[in-house]
Order: sequence, then structure tokens, then C-alpha cells
Amino acid sequence: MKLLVQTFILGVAFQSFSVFGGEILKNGGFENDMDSWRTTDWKQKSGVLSVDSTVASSGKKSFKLTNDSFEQTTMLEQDVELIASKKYTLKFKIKTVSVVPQSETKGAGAAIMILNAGKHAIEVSPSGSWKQATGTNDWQDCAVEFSPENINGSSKIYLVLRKATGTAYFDAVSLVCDDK
Ligand SMILES: [Ca+2]
Repeated sequence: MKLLVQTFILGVAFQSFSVFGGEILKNGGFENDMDSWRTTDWKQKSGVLSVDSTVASSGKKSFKLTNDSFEQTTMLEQDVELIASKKYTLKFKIKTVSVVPQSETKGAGAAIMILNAGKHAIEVSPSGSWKQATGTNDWQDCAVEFSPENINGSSKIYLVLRKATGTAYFDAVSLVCDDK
């Protein structure tokens, strides 16, 4: 009987941990190809996007976004559930090849953003929060903590190559809730 009770308590503790301390994203390393991700369907011009099995920071695959015109914005998305005022950590790896932003265009370049009800919760790249990566860089780490003030319904995370030519690779994308 004692053993049963202990097992039950351990089970409850583990469940709490997986809800509040666990990884929110699925397939953030793209080892299962497009599983849990989808191409963002919108009216603006899009470039080309695909799982890439020749370049990876971990495992064997990464995700590749390529634009050949400044008019293109290319995005991949996944649904995430965020709770207002909770603390989150977003981490990922990004590699860029000849990313050239359209001149005098706000938000041009490569980044990850999270939107809730169409509004930014966060956008970040190794250049900083609310900034985008450009140029040619081997794999760089990016990590940011954020806490959304208001949440209205479901949220989405996007890998973005916006109003810039060139190629951006993403891998090891992780979103964790830090609040216990
Ligand atoms: Ca990978």
C-alpha cells in the first residue's frame, strides 16, 4: 500500500512538471520533417521553404527559408498555448547565408516571432529583441525570456524571413514555461 501511494505521488509530481516546466513546442528540431508545423498561408508574396537534411545544428535536419526578392516574406508556424503573465524562455539556433534586408524597411531580415490575436508577444534574433538577423553567419544561439501581458485565445510561433533576400536556417527551436 505504501508503495502504491508513493507511486501515485510521484505520478502527480511528474504530471505537474510536464505541464509547467516542459517543452511547449513539438518537433522543434525538425527531425520529424514538417510534423506539427505548417506553412503560413497569407496574401503576401512568399519565397521557398522546406526541411533541409544537408544542414543542421543538431540531429540531421533543420528548416530552411529562402527569398529571391525583397517583396517576399516567408513563414512557418506552429500553434502554442500561452498564459498571460507567465514567464517563458524561447531558444533557437539560426544560420544565415547572404541575407540582405530591403533598405529602410522595418522588420526586414530573419527572426522568430510569437503572435497572439495578431499582436506581437515577442520577436527576436541574435541581433536582439525586436531585431532581425542579416548577413552571413554560421549557427548562432538565440535565447530570450518574455512574459506576455495579455493573452486572448491561442497564439502562434513563426519562423520568419521578412522583406529580405537570402537564406535562413533554423534548428533546436524551444519554448518553455519557466513558472512552476
Ligand atoms: Ca535538427
